[in-house]
Amino acid sequence: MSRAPITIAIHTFGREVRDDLVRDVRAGLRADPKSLPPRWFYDERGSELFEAITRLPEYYQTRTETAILKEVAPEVVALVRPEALVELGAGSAEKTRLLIEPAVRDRLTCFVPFDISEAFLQQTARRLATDFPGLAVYAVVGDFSLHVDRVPRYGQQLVAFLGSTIGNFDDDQRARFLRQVRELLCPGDAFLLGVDLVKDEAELVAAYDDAAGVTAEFNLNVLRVLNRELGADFDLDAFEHVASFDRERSRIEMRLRARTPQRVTVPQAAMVVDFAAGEALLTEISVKFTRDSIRRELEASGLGLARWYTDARGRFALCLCMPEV
Ligand code: SAH
Ligand code: AVI
Repeated sequence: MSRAPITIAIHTFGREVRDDLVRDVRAGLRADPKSLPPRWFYDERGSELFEAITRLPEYYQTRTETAILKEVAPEVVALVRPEALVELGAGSAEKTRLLIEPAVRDRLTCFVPFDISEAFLQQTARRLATDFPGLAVYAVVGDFSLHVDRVPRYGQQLVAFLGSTIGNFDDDQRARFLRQVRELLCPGDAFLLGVDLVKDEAELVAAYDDAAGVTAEFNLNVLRVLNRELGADFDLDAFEHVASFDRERSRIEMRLRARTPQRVTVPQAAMVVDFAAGEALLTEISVKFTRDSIRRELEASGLGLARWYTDARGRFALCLCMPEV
């Protein structure tokens, strides 16, 4: 069978990525408390570790979102009738197949996966183009907090942001991101957003601190990235993975905590960084939502909540949003 073309547009170039990393490291490791943006987890190994997380017994999110999508994808497709499906932070796009299948039987001709992780995105693009002959795949390598305006338009579109990746933004980043998504939408387009919901603390913390230690490896991977890309000399054994839930801010916080005092050199950022014993580096937040909290934020960005789909236990939800005029 002949395969429709794959096009890959790269909006983050080598030097710029390096500059972004140096900027984030210089700002984040000088701050008090220290922090790094989660974007830097996702080299090829980080993307593979994330895939392993999605299969963990404790990480209910992927399984639950998949079950919801299985049930509602035909309805979503019937309501939106997309010609193009854009997926921000697509990763392996495994769940997205549940939308593509009914949509190609209707009038979908183009899939636009957008991700920061270039090698991983190329694999995803190839697999989808092979499995869905006739579907043109236009992959975009970029940062969804900077380059969303560069998403190409191929007709009436459904923009998907699954997995509750929106939870990895802080409040200001989330508001900015939602406004940018609203800008992408014309009348008739829609936005499908996956959100993880507030629940029992033990269940939430277990999802970010699994017994097999995969999330700990994922967290430590950011130090591997700094060692490789910036010549840093982090001793990975000297840092421990910590996950906690801040109920007031409704978010999981992931940190790397120095077991003993550490002096780390980061030559390519021209830095020497000291960690006191017990000092923590914030590496990720993962905000948990309620129907009301996300609806308010969507509305503030000009997005109306047209459908709310959740599982029987109310663990995870998909929001189908339409642009408000
Ligand atoms: N959508 C998939 C993957 C979620 S993991 C799912 O639901 O399972 C988060 C994805 O976002 C990863 O593929 C990662 O490479 C990508 N990502 C993280 N930060 C990003 C950024 N700033 N810009 C674009 N993609 C990013
Ligand atoms: C990608 N993102 C939605 C995941 C989350 O649950 O916040 C990343 C992750 N971090 C640890 N486990 C999974």
